[in-house]
Amino acid sequence: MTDLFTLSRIELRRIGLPLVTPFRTSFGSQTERDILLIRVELTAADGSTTEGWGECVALSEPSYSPEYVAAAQHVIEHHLAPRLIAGGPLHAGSVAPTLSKLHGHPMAKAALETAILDAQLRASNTTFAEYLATATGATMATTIPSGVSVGIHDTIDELLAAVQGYIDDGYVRIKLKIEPGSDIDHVGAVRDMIGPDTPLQVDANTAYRRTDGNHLRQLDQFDLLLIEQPLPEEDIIGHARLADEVDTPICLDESLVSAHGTADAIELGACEIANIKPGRVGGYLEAVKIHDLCVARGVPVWCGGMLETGIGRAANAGLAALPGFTLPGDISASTRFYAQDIVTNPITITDGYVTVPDTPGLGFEIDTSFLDSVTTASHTL
Ligand code: NPQ
Ligand code: MG
Repeated sequence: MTDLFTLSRIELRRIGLPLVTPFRTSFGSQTERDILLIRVELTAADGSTTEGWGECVALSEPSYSPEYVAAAQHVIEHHLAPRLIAGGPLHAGSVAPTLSKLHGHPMAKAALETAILDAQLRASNTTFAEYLATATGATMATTIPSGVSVGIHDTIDELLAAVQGYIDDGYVRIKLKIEPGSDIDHVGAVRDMIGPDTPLQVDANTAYRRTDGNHLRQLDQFDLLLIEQPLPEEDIIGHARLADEVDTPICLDESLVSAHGTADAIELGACEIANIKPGRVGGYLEAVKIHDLCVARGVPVWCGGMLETGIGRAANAGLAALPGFTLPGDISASTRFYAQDIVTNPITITDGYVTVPDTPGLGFEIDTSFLDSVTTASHTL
């Protein structure tokens, strides 16, 4: 079956990357990204060693979810990595079972699993898309449609200028961040500008309450693909009620932290569309399970984004090549967020599409000198 490896080295690196433009959501505005990367070395039975990289999507503060980058680093160093090493020979599929007695910290667990998956795929000269095709029997896409997430702007004029820029870049779907006070009129102005044929959706990042059904129903007039995470993450019944009150489909993001919970949310009528983010659910392998169960239940899925570097962006593009990803994801070009990427082959868009990586591993090559220049700390376990 799957070859086993010894986890012979784990390095943690923190990098700082400025954003090309501030990114404002209902939970705050960010001007730079503080990112934890993991580099592993796997040693095979024949003694050969392969490196792999994973990106932890935790933010610098616990604003999107309870995790934050310093906590992720701590739990990896003091709990996750020691348990993985003590568990003996491993492969990507054994990481989650080995760590399952440790609660929570899905983004930290995902980063470790991803680095091991990258190394394992490189060792077997396999692309991530080939691996997923073998694992699921699916026919994988070779290009995927690219959507863009647009932050909240103070004025409608500024918002329209930003959206027009992304339309000019070729993005095939626009997602607007919204919050109370920057919603109905902002969305209406964008719909007027882009016309009826460009797919449009909104993301509230939990900014509304159960009593906002009448307010949110005003969004129905704009023919949106979906409303993403309007209510707090724990409020599954609230989302189910909102799904009855509002015609626009309700999509969950923050609420979905496992395959099990996703199945329950769908059964309750709270999740008409699913945003799949591998970090939020504990890794790419759990993300595939969620994809599969959504397909079985007729729930469309799309791949979310966490302002990843070229490491996470390449992996997301491979995942989104699965056939259930029928809606454009938040997999934009690296240049949407960063002037320069830490990989030599950053994700780009051509005529609105991203090419699924076709080199072994997750499909990126590290730009070592640029990575070193943005590294703020590093530590080998
Ligand atoms: C979402 N991402 O779908 C997230 C939220 C998110 C692309 O909309 C810095 C500041 C990093 C804000 C990462 C997108 C962030 C951030 C992710 C917001 O909800
Ligand atoms: Mg979201």
